[in-house]
Amino acid sequence: MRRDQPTHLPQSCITPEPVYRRRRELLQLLGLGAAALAAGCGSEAAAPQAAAPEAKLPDKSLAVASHVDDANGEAQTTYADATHYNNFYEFGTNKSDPAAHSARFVAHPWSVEIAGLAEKTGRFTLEDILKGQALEERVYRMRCVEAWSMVIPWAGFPLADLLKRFKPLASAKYVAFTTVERPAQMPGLAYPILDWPYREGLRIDEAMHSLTLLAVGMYGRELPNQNGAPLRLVVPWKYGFKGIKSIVKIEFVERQPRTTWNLMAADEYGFYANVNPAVDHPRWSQKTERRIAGTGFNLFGNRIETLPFNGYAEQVAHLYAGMDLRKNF
Ligand SMILES: Nc1nc2c(c(=O)[nH]1)N[C@H]1C(S)=C(S)[C@@H](COP(=O)(O)O)O[C@H]1N2
Ligand SMILES: [Mo]
Repeated sequence: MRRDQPTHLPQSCITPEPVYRRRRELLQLLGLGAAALAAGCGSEAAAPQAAAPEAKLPDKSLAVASHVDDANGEAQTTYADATHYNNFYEFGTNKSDPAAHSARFVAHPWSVEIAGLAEKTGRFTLEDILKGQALEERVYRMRCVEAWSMVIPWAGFPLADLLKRFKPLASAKYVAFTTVERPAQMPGLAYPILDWPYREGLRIDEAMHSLTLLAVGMYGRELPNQNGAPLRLVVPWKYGFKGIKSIVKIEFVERQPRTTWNLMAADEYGFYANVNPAVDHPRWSQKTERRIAGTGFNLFGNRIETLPFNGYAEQVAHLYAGMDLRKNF
């Protein structure tokens, strides 16, 4: 059986320029020069030729109360690809790193701090957060800024359900999220590639939109570490980097929060990051994407057209009425 090959470009050629530059500086610092870099590029390019990873499902299955396909019945990404082709820089910058280097990460017990402009704040265990909350399965198209995409069945619940419990004040205009920072369990944190901890944010109406999920599982099972265990954000009309993983803090704030990728390169990664085929990334087109799903032979390598708001325009375009989406990209 032919397995869909997720990579179409050597990764070092699609790595965000500032990250690539820092990685180069770091290699030089370590006394590994251009040769190591070229080797890195070559091995990354060759990676897809490796055998398909084991598609071993985690033991813990989740009970979902309802199932909604919000991906128009499109072929789902295999569990193997969804769990072995990841971005989670805390475990390394290569797509295979999160699966390879996240086994030591301990996702239980877990707690989340709720802070900022709300009537109720404090630290809550994962059990507190999930208490009385029915889990839904929602199949979403996911589009990475690097122009690949997947179709993933998430298990989670609307973020709005959680946020409302804390009674945000009228002054809360944005929600800021932070990922856990555990150097002993996350080897990627040893490298100053990003400004750790990873942070993301949404405008409060985006956070409250019914498509916005807090996911605790995928494919009917608990989230594997590499996909953001035990709790991650899923915002299907935005580029993947908005989907912050392993969340430990949610804060209601008045001003647009500083976010990791936007801090790294504001001209490449906007705060809104709505999927938009009409606004190219400065270094590549966003008009098409490589869909990592489906097994049929495809001359065009599963390259499909990217849709405005990743196909969710009907549900979310109104949130941006009157905004210049070229400026607020
Ligand atoms: N904490 C953290 N969250 C993160 C990232 C990261 O590096 N660190 N990468 C983001 C990017 S760029 C993408 S595309 C998605 C990938 O999610 P997946 O591996 O579950 O498909 O996670 C996002 N969340
Ligand atoms: Mo991404």
